[in-house]
This record gives sequence, structure tokens and C-alpha cells, in this order.
Amino acid sequence: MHWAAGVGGGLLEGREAASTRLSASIMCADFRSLPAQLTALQSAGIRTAHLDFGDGRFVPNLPLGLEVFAQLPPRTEWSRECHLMIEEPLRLVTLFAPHADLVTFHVEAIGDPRECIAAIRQHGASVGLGMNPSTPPERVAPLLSEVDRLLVMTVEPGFAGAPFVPEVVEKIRQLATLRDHLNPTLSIEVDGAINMRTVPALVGAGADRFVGGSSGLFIGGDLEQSARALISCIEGAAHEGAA
Ligand code: S6P
Ligand code: MG
Repeated sequence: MHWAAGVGGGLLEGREAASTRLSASIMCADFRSLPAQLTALQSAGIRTAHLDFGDGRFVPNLPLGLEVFAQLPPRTEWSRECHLMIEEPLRLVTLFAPHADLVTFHVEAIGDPRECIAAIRQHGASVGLGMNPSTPPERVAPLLSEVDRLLVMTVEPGFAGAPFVPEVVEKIRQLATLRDHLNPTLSIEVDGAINMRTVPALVGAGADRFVGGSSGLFIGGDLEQSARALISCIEGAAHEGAA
């Protein structure tokens, strides 16, 4: 199993590796007990917050606001990946990039992606490129050597709890082949309906980072246990692929 070095990642093996490859979708957390939830996730080894921002246009939702940055632990303890589901993200990059380790914008949302890539890097953040389920690999191929991460939506973006789009699995396989040729250190993250049923096929296709949301992580009950179970599932699928 080829797992590309991600942001703060590396070609690690075992539980530590799988736990650092799972980020927690904070829009799915219970904000009434956010500190306790973060502690539970951290006990399982998760230390990356996935932060969804929308504009009501690119997606018909306004998931998180900027105040979320103040509600998170310092970046020395938790890294932050901002997922911008907004039209023309360049105009708003300065609101997010100074508070983030990685900023992902969507290829469908912008005229000139290279300006956005440069603006994010200017703030010292890594760059992710997002793509919707129906966007073909050809659309992102010219940019793969210029970004650190490709975020492949496995549901239609906007809301938690959306249905998995199974056709994306084959697309990830094609993207992983492109990655191997164009940018072997590019990490491929999957976002939406990530759970024990969907992870094996996604790992098999070449995904190496995962966003845990309402279907696989914040599922009610003991959060640390849910996190450990999802991490084990990722780990098991990776080892199976390597065998
Ligand atoms: C949704 C957003 C995602 C979700 C998360 C939901 O558009 O980009 O990051 O927060 O993926 O997960 P789930 O398991 O509810 O689909
Ligand atoms: Mg997201």
C-alpha cells in the first residue's frame, strides 16, 4: 500500500500512522462539550481538526464561522485543515490561512487556482485542492504537482450525513495513478461518509487521509472508542492492501 507523506505525516506504519491520517470534522462535533470531545479524540491519537467553511453559494450551507479557531487547542497540539467550500476563495484566503496548517479550496470554485495556491503559501500554510464527486480527474491533473493534498469529496459537499457516491472509488484509483506519476508525495484525502463500510474500498483505491464525520466518528456513544475503531479499520485496510 502506497501512503504518500501528508502534511505532518510521513511514511509511517501502524496505529500511530493511521491515527494521524484521520482528521475530525468539527462541524459534526457537539459544541456543548467540544473540549471533552477533543480530549477523547486525542486519547485515540487524532490531532487534526477538519474545519468546513461554506458561503451559502458554492454549497447551500454555512457550516462553521471564524470563531471556531478560538475554540480549538493551540496549533502546537492540534493541526487545522480548513476546507473552503466557497466561490472565488482567493478573496477570503487571508481570513483562514494565518490560522491554518493547510487550506483546501475547490477547483470548481475558482478561475485561476494558481493565484490562490500562491496566496495560501504566502501565509506559510500547505495547499489542498478539493474536487466534487462529479469532477473528472482531467480537471485537477495539471495542478497535482503544485499542491500538497487532493481532497476528493465522496459525498456532495455542504452537509453532514450525505449519501456516499460509490462511483468516486474508481475515480480515486485513477487519481492515485496520476499521483504516482506526477507527484508521489501528494496525499489523497477523502471527505464524506467515511466509515467502516466505505474505508476498505477507499484505501484499496489509494486514499491515504480520511475525514471522520457523522457517519463514522461522531456516531454517539463513546467517542474515543469510535475513533479507535475507525483508526483500526483504516489500519487494517492498509495492511490488507500491503499484504
Ligand atoms: C461536508 C463537509 C464534510 C463533512 C463530513 C461529514 O460537505 O465537507 O467535511 O463535515 O465529511 O461527514 P459525514 O460522515 O457526516 O458524511
Ligand atoms: Mg469537509
